[in-house]
Amino acid sequence: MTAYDTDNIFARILRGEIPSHTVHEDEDTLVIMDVMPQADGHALVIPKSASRNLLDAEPMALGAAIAVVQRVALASKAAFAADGISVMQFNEAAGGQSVFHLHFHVIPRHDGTPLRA
Ligand code: DGP
Repeated sequence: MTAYDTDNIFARILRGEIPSHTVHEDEDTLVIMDVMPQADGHALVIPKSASRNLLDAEPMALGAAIAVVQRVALASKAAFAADGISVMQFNEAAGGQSVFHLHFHVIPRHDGTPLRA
């Protein structure tokens, strides 16, 4: 497993070094809007603890994060009148990950509407 890079973009957002559109924050988690949304309402749930991805995360941190994922999914389904919600999470470059701090995509979906590229 590659070491955690403390200068990744989400670590910098968590430290307040880079601005973000924050929609929720608690002791364990930050939720921000994605700068390259694949659909309106595309949010990112970011655990504050330092893990590169799912593969090195502590189970306790995962439990806290997934509870927030559920809250964001319910809130965004209502706010965006979504027909469904996609939750996505990528691990390592080969798995589609580009920012190497654990995060979950929460994306409102509408019938017949594909994700933006
Ligand atoms: P991935 O690592 O493939 O799960 O995708 C990372 C996501 O993070 C991607 O959808 C774009 C988003 N992103 C990258 N840089 C920033 C940033 O500076 N601010 C915000 N809000 N989102 C970012």
